[in-house]
Amino acid sequence: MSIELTRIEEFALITLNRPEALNALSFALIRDLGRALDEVAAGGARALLITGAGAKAFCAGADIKELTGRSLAAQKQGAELGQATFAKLDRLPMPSVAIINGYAFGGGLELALACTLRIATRNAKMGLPEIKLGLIPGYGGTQRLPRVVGEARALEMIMTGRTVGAEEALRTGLVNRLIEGDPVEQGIAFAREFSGYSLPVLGFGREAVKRALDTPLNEGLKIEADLSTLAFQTRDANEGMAAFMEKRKPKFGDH
Ligand code: DAK
Repeated sequence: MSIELTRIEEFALITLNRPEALNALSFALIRDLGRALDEVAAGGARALLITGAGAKAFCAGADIKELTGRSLAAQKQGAELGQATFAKLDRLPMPSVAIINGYAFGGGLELALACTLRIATRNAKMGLPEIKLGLIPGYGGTQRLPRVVGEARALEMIMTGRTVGAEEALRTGLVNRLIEGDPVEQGIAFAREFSGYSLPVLGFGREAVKRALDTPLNEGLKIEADLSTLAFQTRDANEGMAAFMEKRKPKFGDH
């Protein structure tokens, strides 16, 4: 199996498992990933962590060996399959964290960009090198990268195809944090910073922030008013506010 789905305590962990090809995204792997994401969506984990097998790579991008000699119709279907699969990840009911443990190029970085948050090891190297192959990104990179690092930086990365190191990725907001030590353990520690909070309320926050980037301010403020009001409808909000008054730790459920 090119995808391994396991459970570590309250978290789901997806490992891209083709280390001999630096976890490159074959179409079979993308399909396996889609099935794994369906399982995660139905499985009740508090967060999803995604990492790559082996010590070298998160994911070296689309499997270049598979991309040649295909009809344009097949290429379009391929792009739509990748986009639909990464959109599934983007829309999971729980937050996701990409643990970038080495190379994250092309489709590999696009996968990380579809996660809610990203952390990276200090030796991580990232980029969208499609231009060097005579291509542009096809799995969401042209749309998600500018939303994360801004238009000018995204254009520069896409037009030069250059590699970005971990420190620069941190500085520009491409990753949220750099980690040292065991990547999965570090991923769990990072996810624990938010995974104890109300899952639906975290979902409202994610939705509101995502909408900020494709909505005019006045519309976005209406969305925020709706979603922040909706949070009051949850039992978790009652619990959180009651716990504050009673000077105790809140116990959040999933509601
Ligand atoms: N695809 C297939 N195999 C790959 C691969 C990849 N992307 N990356 C590495 N491998 C394989 C290598 O061929 C090698 O296999 P063997 O030769 O041993 O059989 C093995 O993994 C180890 O790789 P290296 O020997 O190259 O390892 P190094 O440490 O020397 O170098 C590297 C690591 C990451 C710098 C290098 O492997 C590399 O440059 N890899 C390619 C990075 C890349 O260009 N990724 C693809 C970006 S393009 C679409 C539109 C667009 C796209 C997709 C679809 N549609 C419209 C459908 C764009 C997609 C992209 O991701």
